[in-house]
Amino acid sequence: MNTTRFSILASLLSISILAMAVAAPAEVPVEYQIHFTDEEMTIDGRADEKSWSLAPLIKMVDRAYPSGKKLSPSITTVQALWSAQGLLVFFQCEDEDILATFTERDNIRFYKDDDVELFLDPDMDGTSYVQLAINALNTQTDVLHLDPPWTNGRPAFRDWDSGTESAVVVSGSLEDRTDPDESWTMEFLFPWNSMSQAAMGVLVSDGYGDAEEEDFWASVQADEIDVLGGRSIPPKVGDKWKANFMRFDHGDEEGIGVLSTWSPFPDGDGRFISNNCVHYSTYWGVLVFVE
Ligand SMILES: [Ca+2]
Ligand SMILES: [Ca+2]
Ligand SMILES: [Ca+2]
Repeated sequence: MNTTRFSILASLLSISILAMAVAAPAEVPVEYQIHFTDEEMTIDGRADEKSWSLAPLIKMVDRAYPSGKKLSPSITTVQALWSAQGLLVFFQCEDEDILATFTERDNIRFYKDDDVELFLDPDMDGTSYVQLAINALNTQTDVLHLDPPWTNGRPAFRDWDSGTESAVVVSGSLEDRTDPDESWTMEFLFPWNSMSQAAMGVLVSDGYGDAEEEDFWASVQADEIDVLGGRSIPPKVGDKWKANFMRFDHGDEEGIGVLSTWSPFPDGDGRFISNNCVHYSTYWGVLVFVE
């Protein structure tokens, strides 16, 4: 057997082993009836608007402890709404130690901070999707993914900026371990037009990675970058999109986080198999757009 054939076989084998390791979950995907609002929403990190009082509350579940060391649970809830402008999300995060240092957007190590995250796969193809992470300092990292995580495909595309409007309210003291903190809240408006072909058309290179990656990105055509797959923006009543909500809570001296999500993912009995697990949209929930 020549080396090339062997390496092709080896990669096929590793893909199928990976596929087995993350076999489909038995449960039906969770659904969230996301309500429309035409109320004027003030993005200030506070859920004072009447619409928030009517939006169903999701209680997030602790799924994984990356170091294997369990932190005490901290309650996280999330609510979502949609409007003509975009997707509105409100996170409420209990937190004894609010820790965040990154102030520069699109930091590759954003998950080292206390943060909340949104994953969206509008056409539910499991291939291209977007990720938005915002830390407790209100620093955003927004990323376009064009390949499913198990293919080791193209790198995340950080040049994509969603134009999300966000605000945080911290009840406690950031980066101070001498006193107990209470919570932080995050309210944001993720605009629909960030996923339009016009918005994608300005992307050329992510300016990140080695020369080979740069060449690759330079060869990508704007019309190849499509997360909507023909879905309308704003969505229509009755449309369904794949999504997940996530939170990283850090609070240990060693900076160890607990990862909580809305929809479950294959977490290996509480162990953290891989960062990539949360990227498998097969396991995400479904947003059902209603009136
Ligand atoms: Ca508000
Ligand atoms: Ca970005
Ligand atoms: Ca924390």
